[in-house]
Amino acid sequence: MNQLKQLCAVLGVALAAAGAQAQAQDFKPRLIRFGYGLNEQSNQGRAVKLFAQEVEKTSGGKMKVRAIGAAALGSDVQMQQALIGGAQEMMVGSTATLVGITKEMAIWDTPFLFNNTREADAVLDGPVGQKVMDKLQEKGLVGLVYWENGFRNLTNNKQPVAKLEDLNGIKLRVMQNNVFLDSFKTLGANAVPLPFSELFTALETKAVDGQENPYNTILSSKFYEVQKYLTVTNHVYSPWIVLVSKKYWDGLSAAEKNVLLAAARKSRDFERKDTREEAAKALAELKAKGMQVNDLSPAEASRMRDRLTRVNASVAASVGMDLWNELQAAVAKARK
Ligand code: TK8
Repeated sequence: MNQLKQLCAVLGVALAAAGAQAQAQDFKPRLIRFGYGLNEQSNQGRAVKLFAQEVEKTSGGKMKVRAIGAAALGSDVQMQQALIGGAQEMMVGSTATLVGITKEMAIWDTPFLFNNTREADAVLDGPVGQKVMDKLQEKGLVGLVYWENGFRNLTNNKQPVAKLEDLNGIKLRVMQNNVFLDSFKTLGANAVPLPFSELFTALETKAVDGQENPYNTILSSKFYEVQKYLTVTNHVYSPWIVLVSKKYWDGLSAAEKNVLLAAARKSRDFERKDTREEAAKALAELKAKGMQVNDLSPAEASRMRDRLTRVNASVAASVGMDLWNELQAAVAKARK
């Protein structure tokens, strides 16, 4: 009798344990490792933080986001591969570094595509932006929203760039992307592709002379410490894109997907506002930090623009004329 009681007790404990395990699996808190390239004190870092808080709140604590900045999980390209393989859940990075995976992403690298952020928002958040984003799925990535990286400007440590010819011989870091490589070779610079995570050191050790990024990044990444000259070029509007591993995404319930999508949209609105406010003040701060800033004369700006727009034909050819025409129509509509 005693033995039977004991057996029952043991069985009972085992059953209860099995039950608890099943329950734990149903309600397993989902941990999302969210990687990004800039530091915590950047516009990127602030928006990832907001996203994390939002996900935790709206999922009632069942989904948790661990934000990992400063490329601690790897460069944009390395993180994209980790997402595709399912070793990492989420990231935000430049659309430009995705072109090797989804060639259509190159439309955003078209020089001087947008004149202002209003046009950028309309096209990125419209059907063309969605179409290009959806193309990622067959490659193992799910795009949620576009954030603003911003209009890019040129810095270097050799000489002020007042005319096109001043770019000759400047060893310029560009993103790992053919459109950027072509663009700056076309302008006469010695363009070298490098991941962002290696950029500060490359500038510091003078492995490269210059780079191009929005004011916000030049400030938050402290490039002013290692770059003397800033030329206002606004040569291209650069988006960031919030990505989820498709392997991870496919395992989520509809409710969990909605939590991520809604939080991503909130983070987008926050990020764009925050970025624009910061950008409006950043140039003055960069000057205060000692950077020597120059605008291009209208004549030089149009020479540069003219050279750069020759790159358009190669973008059009690589993404296909249909998409290119849709893009141009969307820009024209936004411009009206
Ligand atoms: C951050 C990059 C960065 C981009 C670059 O990971 O590489 O220059 O502008 O924002 O995505």
